[in-house]
Amino acid sequence: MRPKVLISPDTKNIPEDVSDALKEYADVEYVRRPYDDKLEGVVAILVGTEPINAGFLDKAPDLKLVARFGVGYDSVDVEECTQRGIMVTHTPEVLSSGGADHTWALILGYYKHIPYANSHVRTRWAKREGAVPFGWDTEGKTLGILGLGRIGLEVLMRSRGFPMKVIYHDLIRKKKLEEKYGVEYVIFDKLLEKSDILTIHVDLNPSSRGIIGSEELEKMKTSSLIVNTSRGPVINESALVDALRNGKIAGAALDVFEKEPTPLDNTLLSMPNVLATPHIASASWETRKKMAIRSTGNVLSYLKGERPPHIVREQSTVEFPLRQ
Ligand code: 8YV
Repeated sequence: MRPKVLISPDTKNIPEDVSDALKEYADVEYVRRPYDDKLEGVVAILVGTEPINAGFLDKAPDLKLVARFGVGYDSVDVEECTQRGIMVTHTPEVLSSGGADHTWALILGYYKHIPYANSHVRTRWAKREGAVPFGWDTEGKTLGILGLGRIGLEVLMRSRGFPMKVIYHDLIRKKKLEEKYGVEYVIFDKLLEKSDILTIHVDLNPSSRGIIGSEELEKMKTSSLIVNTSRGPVINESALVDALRNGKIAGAALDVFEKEPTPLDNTLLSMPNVLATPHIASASWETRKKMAIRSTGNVLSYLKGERPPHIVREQSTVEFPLRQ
């Protein structure tokens, strides 16, 4: 029996000319969720952000590879996969540049009131009604980066075109980057205290969940902007609502939310000092194509009997039997 590869609808951006490469080795099927049926014969699945947990894995007795279409894999129970001898791959690097572009789009969009200004031109300007409020300049501001990994670094590189001071906090100090980009390492509390713009670039894991809560927001400048393009649950949303309401911080620019899609009645969406986008940091033609090629490439390696190149960190030393 030919092995089967499933492509989840969350990876809708995997074009057929990319997934076609798999057809030499397997039957490829674009599927719908939820996966109600037993997934017998399925050896690999390309997934978006749907949870891949024990319940899902029970339905797929032949599964050998979960290929995440994305860099974050908090939606996948890696430990459970490892116990069952299932490899997990992701798509690092290829979305760092596009993700950093989106972070800067949020920063500048917020600072210059772009969404409001756009609607003002279309509906009120010619009638001389109302006005767009003044925004802010980046000049003289301090940008704080929480997490100087691949995406944080791209955000840093772009910041060098702006007249700003940049500070960062990370679990691992990056002395070479400090020298190369003139970025200053600070402890977490100092990052909170000193940043005019605090941008978050950490993975979601048990220690980063809720890393920004009421205590942390309390330490930030009342004029500060918080930007999140990483994962919603790193910020405690109800603490953020309180902080924005009570002037503990000035604004938030968010691409990610605790629950996605975020409900229309999420208080954050009714606040004028919140700029929101629907988890689209990686949604550009170029980046999504690169993610498609990378995630499909991982599956292709497995099908060819090779170890996939982008196995997640937690499995880097785990030996998996290769396909014969
Ligand atoms: C994707 C992401 O939108 O890479 C990630 O971890 O969050 C985004 O790039 C998402 O994963 C789509 O599956």
